Amino acid sequence: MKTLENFINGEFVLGSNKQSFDNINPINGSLICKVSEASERDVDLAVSAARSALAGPWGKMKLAERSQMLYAVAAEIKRRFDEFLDAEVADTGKPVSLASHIDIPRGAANFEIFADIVKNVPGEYFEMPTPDGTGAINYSIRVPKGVIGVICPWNLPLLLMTWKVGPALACGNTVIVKPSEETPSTATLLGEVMNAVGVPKGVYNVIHGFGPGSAGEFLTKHPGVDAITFTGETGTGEAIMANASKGVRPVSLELGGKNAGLVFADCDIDAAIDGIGRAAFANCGQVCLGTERVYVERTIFDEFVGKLKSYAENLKLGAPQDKSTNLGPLISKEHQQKVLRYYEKAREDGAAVITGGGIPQMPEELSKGSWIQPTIWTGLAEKSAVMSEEIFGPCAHLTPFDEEDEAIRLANDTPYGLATTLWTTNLSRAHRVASQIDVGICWINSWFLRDLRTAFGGMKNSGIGREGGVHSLEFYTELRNVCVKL
Ligand code: NAD
Ligand code: 6OD
Repeated sequence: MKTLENFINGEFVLGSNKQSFDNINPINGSLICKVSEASERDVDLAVSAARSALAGPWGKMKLAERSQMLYAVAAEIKRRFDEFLDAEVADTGKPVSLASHIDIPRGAANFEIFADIVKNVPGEYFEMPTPDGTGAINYSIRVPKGVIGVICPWNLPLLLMTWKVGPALACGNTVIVKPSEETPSTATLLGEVMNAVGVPKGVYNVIHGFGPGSAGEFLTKHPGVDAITFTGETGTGEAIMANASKGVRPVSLELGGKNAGLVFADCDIDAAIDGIGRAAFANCGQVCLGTERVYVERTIFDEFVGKLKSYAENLKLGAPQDKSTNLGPLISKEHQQKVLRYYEKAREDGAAVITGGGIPQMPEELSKGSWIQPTIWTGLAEKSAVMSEEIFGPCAHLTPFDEEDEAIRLANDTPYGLATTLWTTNLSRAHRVASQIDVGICWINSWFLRDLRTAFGGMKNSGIGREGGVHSLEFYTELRNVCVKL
């Protein structure tokens, strides 16, 4: 049985305490491989390697050369596309049709876009008078923050990891990645890519393990880590932020959501069904930007419920390689149990189950996987746990509304503030509503349409900071002002 190793200072190494954990395939519960867990000492070695690389050839490399190297990383990901695809699909169980379309292409694009952005961002320049009349000028330079800890979730493993590693490296930092224990493979494979294209040793490191008492905590507590960028649950973000406060280290936190979709009667209903269907069910509902609360104008409510029911019932669960499959399993048995508890809670709280609500019958060879039915409810009170807590499963509750202001109030009635998707053909309404929803990202007549130059992040409990485009540069560099007396 293969053991996935840590990647430290350009080499694949077993954890020094010789402990390992299982990497399980969620489609059938089979063991994919063992994963070597990094000890505190290994994390220490990774931090030292990352720090030395800053002082070595990476730190001295010219921007143009660094940018070219990131293009080479992207090219190598594309050349080894099928290996990345197989690894991602095995770890997550997601359909090949999805991963080949989104996860792996974005893994490459995340390097290309930031390789370009760092070369095209201007600095500041100010002239100032001085009492002696000679004057002074001020200009800014961007310097890397240093060693960046990158902690990632399991839902879009390569996409979300490279979303942080791309800009961090483009800005001249070095990184230590802690992938999710559920999805360790593509981050490890990226180590081979880094070596193949000649990224200096120690620039990109991967340590495997869990959160508390393991690699995640060791990394975020390590005083040699200069900044931490994290994507995951809000509670984990709080723990990481507490660790980062020691040494006053900056954090970028992309956290959970309980996103609302708003559907107005003047929408293109078929487009809205397709958009809300994807927002609720894509990636088996395991997308932070997904929609678990949908507010639909009352005059089209019954029609909408009927059409979304058909959408959900036409989804095809199955083996990822099957071309007709468009819904995979949940990430793990543990997560399946969590989602099922919400399905039970919905029933207890009096929901009408429009479709789904349980575990689907799967063929024998998939019966040990963590499958779940796409589920739609109506009739729950706004304060129900199902309506207020992030479930992270393929489910949505539909609520009718009568007035625009009511829809806005309902959408904002949550401690989260990540994303919303709203559907209307009334241009004035679209802009008016978008400006009043308390979120970092508002899609109009679309969902998860990404321009990587734009700001990405959440309000309220959904996070701190923005990444994307120049906003990533704000986090991954320090802006230094140079004041020159003339
Ligand atoms: P999680 O918070 O459980 O784990 C994320 C990572 O943090 C894992 O690598 C885990 O090992 C590590 N970790 C856990 N506890 C830690 C600790 N105390 N110290 C350091 N590291 C620790 O999240 P998950 O279950 O992997 O992912 C799902 C969650 O991520 C959902 O809440 C989802 O909304 C959120 N998410 C948010 C975004 C976004 O952009 N806002 C994107 C994707 C996922
Ligand atoms: O597209 C992105 O850059 C991004 N960070 C997506 C997050 C998806 C959450 O599951």
